[in-house]
Amino acid sequence: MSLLSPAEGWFDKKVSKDEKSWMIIALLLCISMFIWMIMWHVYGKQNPSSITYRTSTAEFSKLSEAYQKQNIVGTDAGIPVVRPQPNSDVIVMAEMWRWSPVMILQKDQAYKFHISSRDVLHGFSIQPVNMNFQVYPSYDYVLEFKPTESGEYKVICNEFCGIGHHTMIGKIVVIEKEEDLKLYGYENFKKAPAPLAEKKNEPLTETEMVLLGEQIYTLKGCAACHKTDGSSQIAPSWKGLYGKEEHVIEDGKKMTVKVDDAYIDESIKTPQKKITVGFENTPMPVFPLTDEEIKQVIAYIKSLKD
Ligand code: HEC
Ligand SMILES: [Cu+2]
Repeated sequence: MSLLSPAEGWFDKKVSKDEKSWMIIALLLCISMFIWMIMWHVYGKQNPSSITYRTSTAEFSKLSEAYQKQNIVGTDAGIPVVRPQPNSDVIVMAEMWRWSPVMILQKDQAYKFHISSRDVLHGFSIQPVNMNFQVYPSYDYVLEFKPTESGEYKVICNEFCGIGHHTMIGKIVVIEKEEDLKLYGYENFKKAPAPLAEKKNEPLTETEMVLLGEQIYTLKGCAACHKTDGSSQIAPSWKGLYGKEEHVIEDGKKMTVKVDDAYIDESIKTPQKKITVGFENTPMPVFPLTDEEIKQVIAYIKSLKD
């Protein structure tokens, strides 16, 4: 209801001439924009291929882990780096809070990105060229991608996805020739340790345990929240963590625990049991790690001394 009631019979009054012409102009504008929408899809050199497959977060996580394990040439700030072959399928994972892998691509070569999310809705936004695509969990979104300019591009998330949203920054590096790798500090990456082949009936050495632990840290995505340089923005840093006294809350009671094997094991299996003080608002997700993998993570954390 409006403040003042309109005059009697206003609805039956004739529309004035200038109002009528504006209505026609608006209608024509609408129609032409609608036609452009369809034409742009065909002539606008749009990237989206409109190909989407149904998947599940578990299935895509497995695919992404296998892909990264097979193609890793090194790591960049805890994120696996890959150098996909031209025309190959590239598995791109969005998760709280990182894009993986970092990709080194060749200029003027085509790639087929398969993008999905491990958890919530994210937005795949390539900067500074400002291309934007939504990334849904359980959908494998196919993006045919052909970089036409070399350089370093950032991938940011443009759908708010929680407290670490602003730290979710991925990287695509486009090179023209082999020497360009130097520009981005990637020239030594081929020398990065290859994934350890599974040893049979032979106990792993401490060094191998640490390497495997680091591999879990990068491949399973712990690196998205936990840093190893002492900074604890989203989650406690792993540097100097082992043996430290940690303040935690269990059942609403504050207490102090010593970080040892048992505490780390418990923190991974039941992260919500003892919440580290200062991180009450960030839930640590449950990762299904085997006991063997947890031992490797412990070995890695132990190796990160202050
Ligand atoms: C989405 C962010 C996130 C990811 C990914 C993540 N964590 Fe955490 N983690 C946290 C937060 C936040 C805490 C502190 C709150 C708590 O205790 O639950 C934590 C606590 C921990 C602790 C206890 C540390 C302490 O100082 O009390 C361990 C150990 C740990 N995480 C291991 C892991 C491992 C192993 C992985 C990967 C398999 C992982 N986390 C992945 C957010 C994360
Ligand atoms: Cu996001």
